[in-house]
Amino acid sequence: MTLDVRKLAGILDEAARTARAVPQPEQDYDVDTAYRVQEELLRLRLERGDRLSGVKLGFTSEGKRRQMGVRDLILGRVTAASAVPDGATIPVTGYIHPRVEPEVVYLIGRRIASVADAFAPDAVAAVAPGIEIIDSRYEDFRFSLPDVVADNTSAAGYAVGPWQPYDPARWNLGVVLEIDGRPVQVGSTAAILGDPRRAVAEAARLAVRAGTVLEPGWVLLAGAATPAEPLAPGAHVSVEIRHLGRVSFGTE
Ligand code: OOG
Repeated sequence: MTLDVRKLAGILDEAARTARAVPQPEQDYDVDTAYRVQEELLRLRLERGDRLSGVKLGFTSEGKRRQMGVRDLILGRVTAASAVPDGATIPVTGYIHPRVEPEVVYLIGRRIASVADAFAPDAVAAVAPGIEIIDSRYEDFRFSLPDVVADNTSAAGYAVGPWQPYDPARWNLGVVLEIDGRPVQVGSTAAILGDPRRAVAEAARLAVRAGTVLEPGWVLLAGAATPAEPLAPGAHVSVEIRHLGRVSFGTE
């Protein structure tokens, strides 16, 4: 049976809107079909008045690939409505089983339509510490690689700290994810692709595959530097990246 792209997009969209997990699809489909589902899913959101604010990479670190049992990198889109202001307090009732991850965030400085564009000197305009909220729309956070691509790579929200000038020499920086003041994950930005400077080229490569371009002013979440941690109500989450600073938010 071939996959009904619009149907799966509708199911995943509804799961996100109602915060109710759905079973994994039974059909087999490939990653290119999964990106078409993702595209359709985003179209439904944009139709409701949301707008694209960037892209994210997933499974760029070995810790995350091991946690989720997958091998390849994936690309998802992030939207303005899912942005969490630094220092805000947000309800967690709109999520199914949210988790948080520490991220390096790049500000895209120019239009990137090919891998070559990713190497232009103005490809990255600034860098910041970030926190991504992921929330798989599948039961028990269990999925195949096409399933998670179709589900927009579990993207559910993101917070960005103060932007800093981008210094490519600073690629191996200590990362601490704290919940309620306690360090729960500690790592290094070097865990992202072995060198986070590769993130822009990888995002460009996957964007070309998914039939999209990266726009100036967009954020690029380079992928978690450590495994994810559950996000509970009444929590205070913060990420500090050495030399880049801190970003935090609370939940209720
Ligand atoms: C998929 C999203 C993974 C990352 O940074 O590796 C991801 C998931 O684990 O649900 O965003």
